Amino acid sequence: MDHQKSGFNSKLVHGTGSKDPLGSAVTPIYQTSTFAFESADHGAQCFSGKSSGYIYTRIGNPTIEDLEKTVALLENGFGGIGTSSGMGAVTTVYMTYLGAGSHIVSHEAVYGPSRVVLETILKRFGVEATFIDTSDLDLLKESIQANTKLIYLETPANPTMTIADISAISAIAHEKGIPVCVDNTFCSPYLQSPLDLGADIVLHSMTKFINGHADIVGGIIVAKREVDYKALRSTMIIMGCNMDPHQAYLARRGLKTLAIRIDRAQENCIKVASWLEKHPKVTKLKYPGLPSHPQYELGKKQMRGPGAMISFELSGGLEAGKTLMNNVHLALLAVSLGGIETLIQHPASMTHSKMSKESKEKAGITDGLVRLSIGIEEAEDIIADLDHALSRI
Ligand code: LCS
Repeated sequence: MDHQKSGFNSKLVHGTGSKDPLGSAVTPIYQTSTFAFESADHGAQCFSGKSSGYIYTRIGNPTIEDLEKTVALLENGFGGIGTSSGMGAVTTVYMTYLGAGSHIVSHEAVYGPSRVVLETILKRFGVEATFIDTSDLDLLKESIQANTKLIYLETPANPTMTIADISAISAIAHEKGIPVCVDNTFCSPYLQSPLDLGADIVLHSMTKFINGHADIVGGIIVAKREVDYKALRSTMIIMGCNMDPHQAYLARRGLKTLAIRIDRAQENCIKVASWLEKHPKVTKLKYPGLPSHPQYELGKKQMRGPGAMISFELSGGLEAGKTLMNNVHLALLAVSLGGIETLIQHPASMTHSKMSKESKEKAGITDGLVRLSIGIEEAEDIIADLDHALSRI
C-alpha cells in the first residue's frame, strides 16, 4: 500500500508503513546513545554517507526517525528533523539561515521567546530583525532589505490569533529568493499545510497539539526540499538540539489521535467562543471560527478548521483577568496549549513577559488579554467553569 496516498487518519496511525523487524505493532524505544558498527569499514561508510546505518542518537535514531518521517508525510515535505523542544526547532531554523550582517522579517506577535532570542542572543551575533504586522503586505514588501535571509511567520499567532496569508507572503518572498518559515503549532498538520500553500519550511512545538497530552516538550522542523532539509539537519546535529528516543516515542503515540482530539477540542472551542463573545464582561474576543475575527475569510481559505485557541479581553482589564484566572476550577491556570485539558493563562505576565512593554503594546498583547486553550472535556463544563469565574468579577 502506498502510504503517501492514504487519508490523514491512516497516515497518523500507520505513518510511512515501515515494519518493525520483530513485528512490534509500535516502533519500540531505542533507548541507546550509540550504535555498534559491523566493522571499521562499515563505521567509516556510515560517516561518509555511503552506508545508511545508525551512528549516534544525536545524529539519528530509529524511534526519532519514525516520528520525523510521519510528520514529514503529514506536512507533505521532503524530511523532518526532530528537536529537543519547539524553541530547539525555532533556533535551529534561525541558526541555519541567519548570520552576522543578515536580516529577518518576522511577525510582531509571535511566541515570546521566538522573538526575544532574535532581540537578545542573535542580536549579539550581528543579526538584525524587523517585526511587523504581516497582514499588511505593503509593509512586508517595504520591510524586505537586500540582506533579508528569512521571513518568519506564525499563524495564527500566539497569543493575538492574527492570521498571516502564507500564499501571498511566500509569493512576495520568492520573488526576492527569500525562504519562508511558518510556525504551524496552533494548527498542527491537521488544520493547515504551509508547505502546500507556498512556504519552504514548517515547524512545530510538538509539546502542543502533536503530542497533545502535556507530558513532553519537543519540536520538529519539516523542509519542503532536500537542500533545506540537509542544511537544517546539519545545524541540529552540530548544535545538539536533538530529541530523546523516549520523548519521540511519546510524541509518536500522541500523534496517532491528533485528528480526533482536534475535532473534539475544536467543537468545544466553537461553543465556548460563541458563548464568551456574547458575555457582557467580554470585549475583543479573537477566534478564527467566528465572523468577528478580522481575518475570518483568510482563515477559512487557508485553514481547514479554526482550531482550539481563543484570546479575549475583559472590560475590567488586568484585575478582571486575574479574578477570572484565580476562580476557574476545571481549567488549569497554566501555560502551554494544545493538550486534552483546558488551560487559561495571561500572556503579558507569563508567555510573553520577556517582551518589552512597547513591543507588547504594538503587537496587541495588552495587560487585559487572556488566552484559552480548549481541551476535550464537556463543553458545558468548560462554559460553567468560565461562567462561575466571570461572575466573581
Ligand atoms: N512556537 C509556538 C507557537 C509556541 O506556542 C511555543 C511554546 C513554541 C514555539 C516553543 O515551544 P517549546 O519550546 O515550549 O516546546 N508556547 C508556549 C506557550 O504559549 N505557553 O507555554 C509554551
